[in-house]
Order: sequence, then C-alpha cells, then structure tokens
Amino acid sequence: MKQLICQAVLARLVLLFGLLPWVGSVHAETGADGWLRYAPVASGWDRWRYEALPGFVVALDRSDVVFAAQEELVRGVRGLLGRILREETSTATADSIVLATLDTARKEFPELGKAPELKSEGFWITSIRKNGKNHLLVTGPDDRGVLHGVFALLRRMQAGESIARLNLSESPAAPIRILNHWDNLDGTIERGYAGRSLFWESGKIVSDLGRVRDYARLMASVGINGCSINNVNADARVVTEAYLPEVARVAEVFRNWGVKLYLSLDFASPQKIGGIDSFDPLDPRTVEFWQKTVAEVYRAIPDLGGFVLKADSEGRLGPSQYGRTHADAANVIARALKPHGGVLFYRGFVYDHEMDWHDLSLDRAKAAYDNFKKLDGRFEDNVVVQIKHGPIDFQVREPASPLFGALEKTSQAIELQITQEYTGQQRHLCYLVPMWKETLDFDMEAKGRGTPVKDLVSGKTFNRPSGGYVGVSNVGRDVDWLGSHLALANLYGFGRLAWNPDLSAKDIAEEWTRQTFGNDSQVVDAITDLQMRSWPAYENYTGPLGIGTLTDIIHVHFGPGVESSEHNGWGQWHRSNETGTGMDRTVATGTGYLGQYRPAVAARFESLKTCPEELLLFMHHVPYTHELRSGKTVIQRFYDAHYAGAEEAARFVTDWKKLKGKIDDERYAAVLKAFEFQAGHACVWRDAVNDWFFKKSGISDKKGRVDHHPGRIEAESMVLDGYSAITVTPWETASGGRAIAATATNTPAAASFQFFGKPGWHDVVVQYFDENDGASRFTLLIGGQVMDRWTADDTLPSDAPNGHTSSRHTVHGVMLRRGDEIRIQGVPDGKEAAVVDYVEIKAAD
Ligand code: GCW
Repeated sequence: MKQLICQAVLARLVLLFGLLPWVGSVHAETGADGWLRYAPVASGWDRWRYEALPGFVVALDRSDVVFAAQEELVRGVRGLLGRILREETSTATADSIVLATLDTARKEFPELGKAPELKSEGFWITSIRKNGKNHLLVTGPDDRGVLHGVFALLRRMQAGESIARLNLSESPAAPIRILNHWDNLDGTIERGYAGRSLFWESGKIVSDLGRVRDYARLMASVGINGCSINNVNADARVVTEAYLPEVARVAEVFRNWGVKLYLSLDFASPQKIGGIDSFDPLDPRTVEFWQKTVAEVYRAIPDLGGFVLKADSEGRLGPSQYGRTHADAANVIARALKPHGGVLFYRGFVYDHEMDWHDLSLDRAKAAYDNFKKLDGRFEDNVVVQIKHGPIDFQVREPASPLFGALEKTSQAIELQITQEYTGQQRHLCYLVPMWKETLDFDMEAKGRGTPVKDLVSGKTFNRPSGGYVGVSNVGRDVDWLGSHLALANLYGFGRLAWNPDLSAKDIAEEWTRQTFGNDSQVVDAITDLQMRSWPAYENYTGPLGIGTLTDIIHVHFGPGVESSEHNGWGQWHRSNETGTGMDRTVATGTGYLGQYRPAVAARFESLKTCPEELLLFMHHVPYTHELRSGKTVIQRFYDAHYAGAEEAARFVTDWKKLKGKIDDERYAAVLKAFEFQAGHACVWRDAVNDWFFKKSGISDKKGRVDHHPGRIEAESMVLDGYSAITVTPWETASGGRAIAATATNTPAAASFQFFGKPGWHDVVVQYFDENDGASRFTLLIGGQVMDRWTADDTLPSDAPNGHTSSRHTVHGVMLRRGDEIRIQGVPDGKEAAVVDYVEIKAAD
C-alpha cells in the first residue's frame, strides 16, 4: 500500500515536471539543447494537428539503441505537446507508436506490405492497423534505422508538419558520416573556439559524461554515426593500457545512440610506446606491434569504428622516414584492423610546409594529388583516404580537390570543417552549407559528365564499398557548444548533408531555425536569410575572387594578414606584386596544378575566358586592371567587394534587431553582441585588405573610399598625455599603420582632440585593440563629461595590437558642438597598453 502511494506521488511529480515546458518556458535559453529543444508547439491549431497521436509507445526490440529511441520519443512528445507517452509491451491493447526493426516488425505484423528499399541505418515510418488498433510504425533494417526514424518524426513535429497518414522512408547517402575532434588529452582543443574539451581533462576522460551523452543525441539526431575524440596530431598514449578503460567509457555512452568511437593514432607509436627502435611499416616488429595493439584496443572497445591517421604532414612523422609510401603506412594498420571490422581513415592532407617558396613551380595545392593518385589501387579495402574539400586548407573559397576525381580504386571521404578556423572562428556568422554544397555538386567529370563529388565520395561512381563524410567538429564545453548560437547550424547542416547531400542549403537552414528558434514565420525567414547571406558577406570582406582568406596563415587564422601567406614554406596564396595578383596554377605558364583535373574540367579552368570568376585568383595571375565579365577591373571589384561585405555585416545588426521580443532575451542579446563585433571586425578586414592592395597597386578606388575616411581622426594625431605613437605589425591592420600605446604600465593615459564638424547628434566610434594579455579600461569624455566606459576584456586570439585584436566600441547618439573636446582615457592593465587606433565621428544612425 505504502509503495502504491509512493508511486502515485511519483507519478504526479513526473506529470507536473513533464507539463512544465508546456505551461511556458521555465528554463533559460542557454543553447544547451541545441536544436533538440522540443519547445511547445505554439498554437492550439498546431497542437490539435497531433491529437490523433497514439498515447502509447511499444519498443518491440530490446536493444539499447531502440530504448534510446523510445526515451527520445517520450521526451520529444512531452516537450512538444505536453503529453507523456506511456510505455507498453504489447501492441494488442492500445493504439501505439511501434518501434521495431524490420524483421521484428514483420513477425508482429505479417500483413505489413512490401517495405521500401532501405540501406543500413535507413528508416520507414508508416501506419498499420491490426486487431482494431491503429499503430504508427517506425522501423528500419537495424536499430539505428529505428532511432533515425524517431528523430525524423520529431523533426517533422518540431516544424509543425502533419504526421497523419505518414509514409516516409529514407536511407543515408553514404555509409560514413563521422566527426573528427582535434582535442588534446590535456583538455585543450586545437582550433577550438568554444572552451575546453568535452571529453578530456588533464590527461583523462572527464568523470561526468553528461554532456557527452547530450552530444551523442545531437549527433544521432542528424544521422552521424561515428566520432573520433582525440586530435589528429595524436598523442601515442591514447591506445595504451592506461587510457583504454577511460576511452571505453565514452564508447559506451556513444553506443546507446548508434555512434561509434574512433581514435586518432600517432604513426610513430611503435617507437614511442612499443619499445621498438623503428616504426618502418614494413618492419616485422612494426607489423606485430600494430596487430597486438589493435587487438588490445578491440578487447576494450569491441565495436570501435577504427582509426584516423595524419602522417608526414605538418611535422608529424610518417612513412617517408623510411622511404615507404602512404599505402605501406595505411596498410600495416588496416591489416591489423581487418579481423575486427575496423576502418582506417588516412588523411590526404599531406604537404611539405618547408617548401622552397623561391621556386615558383612549387605549389602546396598539388600535394594531395601528387601523393595519392599514384597509389590508387594499392590500399587495403578498409582504408578510406580522407580528403579536405579543397586542395589547400578550408579557405573561404577553394575549388574541389582534384583528388576526388582521381581515385578510382580507393574509398574516399570528404573532410569538411565545421569549426570555423578560417571563416571567422564562430565570432563571425558564416553558414558553410552553401559552400560545402558547391563542392559536393561540382562535376569532376571523372567518368564523363555527371560525376559530382557527392557521388565520388559516397562510392557510387566507382562502385566502392565504402566512403562518405567527415566533419571537423571541435565543439567545446561552452554551454552553446560552438561558442555561438547561430554557428550550430553548421554542425546540424553537416549531418543533414551527409545523410542527404541533395537537400538545399536554404531548406537545411530553415529546418534548423524552426527547431532552434520556433516556427514564427518572421523569425524563421529572418534567421534563414541571415544564414544564407553570411558566407557571401564573409567572402567579400575577407578574400573574394578565389584569393583565399587573406588571414594570418602562420598563427591563429583569424584577422587580416595579407602578406603572411607569401614568402614562406607554408604555401603561397596569391603572389601579389606591383602589377597584378593571383596564383598562376595553369599548365601553360604556372604551377601545373590545373592539369590535375580531368581534361574537360582542366581546360575550362585553364582558360581565362571560361574559368569561374569566383575562383579566378586561385587559378590565374592577372593584372589589377584585368577586366572581369562585368567590365569592372579586378582591383575595383576587390575594393567594392570589401565595402559591400562590410555593409552587409552592418545590416546583420539591424536585421537582427527586428527580432527583439520575438525570441528569448538570452539568445537575442548574445547574438546581437556577436553581430556587433562582426560588423566592427568586418571594417577592420575591409580597411586592411583594401589599404594593402591600394599601396601595392597604386591604383585608386574609383569611388574614392579607400585610404580616405571622412570623420576619422588618427589617434597618433591627437594631443597625447601618457600615450605615445607605435607602429603596428602587420601595418595594414591599423589605420595608417600606427596607433598609440600608454607609455607606463598601470598609469592612466589620455588622448584628445577638438571637434570641428557639423553640430548635431553623432555616433562616436573608438577603434582600439583588445589583446588577451590584460583588461585595459577606457573612458570617453566629451567636454569633460563621461559619455561611456568599457573594459577591453575579450579573449581575442593575440597578445599584440593587430588584425586579430582590433575592436570597435561605438557610443551612439551624442550631441556635438563645434569646438567640443573629445577625450579618451585609457588605463592599461597587465601587458595590454590600452592601445587606440582612431576615432571616427559619424552622423547618428
Ligand atoms: O588547417 C590546419 C590546421 C591545423 C590542423 C591541420 C590538419 C590538426 O591549422 O591546426 O591540425 O590543418 O588538418 O591536420
């Protein structure tokens, strides 16, 4: 009796708790749920649409994955509709949602008609009537299919779509749909912009795997079926006895959600952890080491997906040490993996970063093809060559890597970068799905016309047994996963594209927005639109016409640094000089890279007349005065693009402001702050790149904007008290190449000037440098009155004044009279010298 009462109380509590989301959003919108928010379906009408949903769920298969599917269904329906599905064990008693693999479903419902063709992990959602009961059946050839079906059902409901008379079947386009993490065992993340690792801390797997579980759900919800959790710049210890039980804990969490664990290897492991004085892949001791080690790993993690290997690249040791090939290297591990059913991902990102840049025939873009084409057919069947989508390294625009079209007897996977290393590091909005789609849809003409990259990587074109998609994810411990609410569309989009590359970028953005922000049409349209405009804008203000992201390529890859890609071994981007710009990669006069494409494609790229303009400078060196198809010169197009991009970034702010009150305050404010930063940084980019090209070419902007900034007062021209002028490196990242820095540590300094413009309401922009080695404080005073105060305490990726740290603070709506004194006081902190670049005074918005 007592027990019964307790149960009743418990049931009530569950009910209450369960209904809470229905009565209104009670938790802050932190972004922690990603797109799996299951927020209540808004209107009565929408809710009514789901009235016929059965109240029971029956999981006919007893696997962990099917249980996870059931748990998710209950959770989703509870959030969306405020209804708690009851778990039943039989289909005989009530209308129900039935979760079952196809074999089980057939036994239960012999009358089930012919199932649609389904590949592994595919699903079918259909209705069936038996013994007077109506069931909604979610099925698939395996339990992962059932899980994907449940997520598809919930996705429809989140979008407010009808699920009545549903007959929906889907199969994934490719078997490989995995994520790579570049997480180090100490908890740091290479190219991570959202806090520390979800998986690792101080050389151990974290003790609480709650967030790993949430991550696994996010992955499963878009069909991602594997994830490597350590950096490709791998620490050999990860496969040692000390680590395996730890790593196995992650595999266990992933497993319930149909996600396989992968690990990155160090090719020199036989030497580093095996006690052998060699790692020559043909040395019998190395062969034995790998067999023994792989067997040990599989003892700990019997369903490990396999390994990822970066060798002979960026200082990583590899087979070249012994004069062996990449096939030798891949095969020694692949053979050890074979008995366990594992796959080896061998990265095609192999190039010489110590290349002699004086030799103009050398070209980093050629490396992947040169290294791997000759080995086609020499890899074991369980090797997948993992190829970055372009021949360089995730630039804002690159052509599809020619290697995709060159491998006929080797399985391949495309590597796409979700973490925005070269595309604004999640501080800039840059929705990458349209860019990825361009590559996936590009026809390599590898077997005549009609062989887009998506068919090559899925294995369809050359009938390969395996292939697919790898996304470099680098989510971190920040509550919103990627350090930006809107950037999560890239993770979502990667999964959706890997499942179905025929989906449109816009549809994916819209789907994601509905789940993440709700179905209000104004919100859906506005956010989808912002996402779709973001890559073109970023390309415009960083590096248009295929020149590449003109960032500092040697270090952090964030702000502008136009010359950093030149005159060093890491590879040339644009070879700009006094007369022209662009990298000549033609066969006729250049590096010959274009000859790596199949003849028809190569011919199209080789001719200036037919080369796509958006890739012009990737392929050709042209005079600045070269006329584009529009009649505009290259240099003018360059100037215009940078202005257009920065103006577009400014519009992101105004467009976002229209959504105030339409979405929750937390996410509204966070995104607004990010857009304001982006708009400011877009101006830094615009001015740096334009000034550099103006100085190099000596050609003026026809519209008179470049090097001419009305309303701008250089800090070094102000009256300085405790400040002195400094030169900034690279010069183009500060206006006029100079700025002012406080001369004494921790001593306040001031810079002032008088206003002689038109009296009235103004906005005052202060351009300053927010380094990561201190938190300087600034005060803006007008006529002695404090207008605003702020602290430079952001964590931008540099400890010097440059294009990474250049930031702007705008004080809006200030009344100015002629003769007013405008004064900036800076209080330096630590090593940060309260550096100021300029002040700009504009008529108020
Ligand atoms: O883009 C470059 C990154 C490196 C990375 C490398 C790679 C993990 O700058 O940080 O190393 O690519 O893909 O291996």
